[in-house]
Amino acid sequence: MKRFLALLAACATILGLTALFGPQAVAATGCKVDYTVTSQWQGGFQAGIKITNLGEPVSGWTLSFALPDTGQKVVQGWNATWSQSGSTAKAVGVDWNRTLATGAAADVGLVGSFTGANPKPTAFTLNGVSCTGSVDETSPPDPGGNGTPVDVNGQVHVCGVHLCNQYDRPVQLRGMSTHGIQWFSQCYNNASMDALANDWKSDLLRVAMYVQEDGYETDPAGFTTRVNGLVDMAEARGMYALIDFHTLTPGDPNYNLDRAKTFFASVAARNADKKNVIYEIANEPNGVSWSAIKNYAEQVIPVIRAADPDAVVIVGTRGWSSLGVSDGSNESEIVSNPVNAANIMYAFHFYAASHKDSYRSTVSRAASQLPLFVTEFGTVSATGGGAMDRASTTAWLDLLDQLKIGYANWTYSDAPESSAALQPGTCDGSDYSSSGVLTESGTLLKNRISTPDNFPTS
Ligand code: IDC
Repeated sequence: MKRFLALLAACATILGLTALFGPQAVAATGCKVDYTVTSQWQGGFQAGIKITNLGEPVSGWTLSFALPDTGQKVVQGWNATWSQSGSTAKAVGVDWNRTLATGAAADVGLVGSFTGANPKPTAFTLNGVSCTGSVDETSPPDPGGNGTPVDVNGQVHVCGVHLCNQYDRPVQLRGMSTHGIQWFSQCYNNASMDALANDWKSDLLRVAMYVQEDGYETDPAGFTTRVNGLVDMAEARGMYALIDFHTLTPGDPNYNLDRAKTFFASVAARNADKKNVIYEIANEPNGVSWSAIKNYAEQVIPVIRAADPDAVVIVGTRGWSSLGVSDGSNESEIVSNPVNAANIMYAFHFYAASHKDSYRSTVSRAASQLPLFVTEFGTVSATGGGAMDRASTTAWLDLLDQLKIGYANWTYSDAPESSAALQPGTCDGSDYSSSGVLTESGTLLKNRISTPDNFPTS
């Protein structure tokens, strides 16, 4: 359908028939819409819509379109305020996407229901200007070719507010986090890592090494060896490894300052020559001020730099790495008092069923001032359980894609909780590839992560 419209517009132009299309022909230069049904099931579907503004910059927009079958209904949507009147659906831009420069795009989406047929919508308009005639379905070739993420991007570094690759171009790394390696080591083996790299096309593995809860503090040498083993497994498959010093309880990272110095001195020295290692020095500080976290970071970062000078370091933030939002604060405390070190990023975590618009607004605002990395997020509630929130997860991932913010999903494991990507018992077997081993959350994440990266190569 999209190709047909593009062809139609091209023919009209060639034949000089543009005038016959009346206002629509003028409008074709005003906006472009890519509409994709991402999944469909009995009576329902999910669709993503990419709106590109080809006209003058706008500071607010309404996308309108017709649902051709009377049984088609918008059930819920994200990244816009959605409504439906008769057969006309409307999406109005929200805080973080209402301003669209010429050439800029916003990603929105909806879950719909249908009773009869489910034909694709028609008559897209943006602020009343028709978007027909300039829809192009062809996606650009993947310049990354067959190279692995680490082959293509090499040693990454922070440039401005982005993570950049060896060509100094912004990249978004998308991948999965382990569960606590003290509990789920059986899930991280050659078969599961092959599936993650080859089927999921994951760019990264976050290695969650708890410090308490039977973790590092019980066997520093043993856990250091295990982390290094996982770094090697990721490296062998061309994935980045995010070494997560998973502090959680107690929430003040300074409680573990000496352990952090010992651990990072060791892993940084051992992995200094590798290109695939990123260090995350404190998972989720909580019940502690930003100045205390900053003080911790400024003591641990020099230890890492002394051994591995060029690696990116990610610093956890106040309120369970919420940029302070969960403590009633926000990113301004970091912007006005940043960690005194170069080549660093700040962690942001969310759980989609618990953290919604107000957190998304903060991230969209903070992303223009701070280099952010979503080192952990869940599709469910902050407990790691409860129902998956598809709409909120999709809104989050669309936003992160738009801002080129990297992420790791909690968890690539078969834990008996809805945040886990693998069905309970999966890690007792050797099949990590068939669709039957995935949970609802795993299915969604695999769909998102396995799309082409299109990493820039020059
Ligand atoms: C949860 C695990 C759960 C475990 C619990 C205790 O999912 O199985 O019993 O930790 O440690 C976080 C933390 C992460 C939590 C996760 C879900 O970083 O350790 O994992 N979560 O509660 N922050 C927000 C949510």
